[in-house]
Amino acid sequence: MKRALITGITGQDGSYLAEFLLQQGYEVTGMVRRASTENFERIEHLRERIRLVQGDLLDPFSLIRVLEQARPDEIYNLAAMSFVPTSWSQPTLTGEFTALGVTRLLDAMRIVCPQARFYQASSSEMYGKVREVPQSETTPFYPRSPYAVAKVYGHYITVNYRESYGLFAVSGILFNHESPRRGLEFVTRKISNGVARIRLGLASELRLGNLDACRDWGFAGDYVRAMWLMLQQPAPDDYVVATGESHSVREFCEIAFDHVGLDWRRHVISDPRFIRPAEVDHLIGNAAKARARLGWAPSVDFAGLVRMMVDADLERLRGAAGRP
Ligand code: NAP
Ligand code: F7E
Repeated sequence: MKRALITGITGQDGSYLAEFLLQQGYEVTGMVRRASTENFERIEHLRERIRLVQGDLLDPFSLIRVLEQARPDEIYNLAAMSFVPTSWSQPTLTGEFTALGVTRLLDAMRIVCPQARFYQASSSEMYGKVREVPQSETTPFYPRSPYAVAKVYGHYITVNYRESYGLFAVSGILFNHESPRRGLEFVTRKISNGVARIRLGLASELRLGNLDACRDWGFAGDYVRAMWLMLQQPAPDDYVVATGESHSVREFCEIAFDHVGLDWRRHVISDPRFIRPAEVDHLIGNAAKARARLGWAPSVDFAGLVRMMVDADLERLRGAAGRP
């Protein structure tokens, strides 16, 4: 039985990846931060089938202990401060988690289990003010937030440790991927939750920032499969994972409101509080390499993703209110 360690298992991707690896027959260990109250909603249904160990990307000794306990064949480093706006208000902490945390984990791996395979969760945000359309593995980076700058560091330290020490370390450059488990502050979930609340009479308006921003949005369940595929290859390499389609925040709103019979223009209010100091205007990925070498393809299209998220929020809120 293969053993996997997931950092960030309590997050959106961590929960889908844990499910996927259990289906593949893995023994799954998740690293979690100590908190005064548990934060395990996304993995509650898996609790009996996974092992949780405490550790923190800020603490090198804890990482060594986690690896000694998990003895992993594969390490998926998904933990990070992942919300872009917070990276302007906590830039140093973002760098500690999202950039230096990668080095701490790679060094711990070198000490405890250098034969393991390592996945780094890199991001399309690294392309920022894009130098090429669509973006591929060879497109230069131009990060536009402290988060994206930290991810560029995480990407290159992964490449560097592969080249310096011969580690099997890969960087997956994933474009935005969403699901009903997405955090409520990210725009897609903010919209699906807002639409459901308005539909059920719990709210009347939805305040958003830049409606013109365009993203290449896919379904998180598809993207964790790509992570795993990268670690099954004969040699380590870096891959872009994306749908190859780009849509605006406005289009997301249109489909989401339309799905429940509402007109988005009556409810969406543009609020300057949600405008960023520096924006990433337009992202669209070229996942040709992942398609060709990994045999990966997305299974959920844009409209299907929007509807899935709105339906899930409607169901959740109806359940919470005890309504049919
Ligand atoms: P998420 O839902 O925000 O989850 C982040 C996870 O990181 C949580 O489990 C969090 O734990 C953990 N974490 C944060 N700081 C930590 C620390 N110091 N020590 C240990 N754990 C820590 O993020 P996600 O959407 O699943 O994304 C997973 C990864 O992929 C992240 O690295 C993100 O930056 C990257 N990424 C995401 C996307 C996307 O569209 N979703 C695209 C490209 C890359 P708590 O529960 O304790 O807070
Ligand atoms: O914003 C615009 C906002 O916060 C998307 C993270 O997972 O994906 C995510 O980063 C766009 C931006 O995601 C609101 O200005 C408009 O242009 O959902 P988001 P993100 O910044 O793209 C990448 C790949 C990651 O790696 C990150 O970890 O939507 N937008 N109005 C808004 N965004 C938010 N959050 N809230 C609004 O009201």
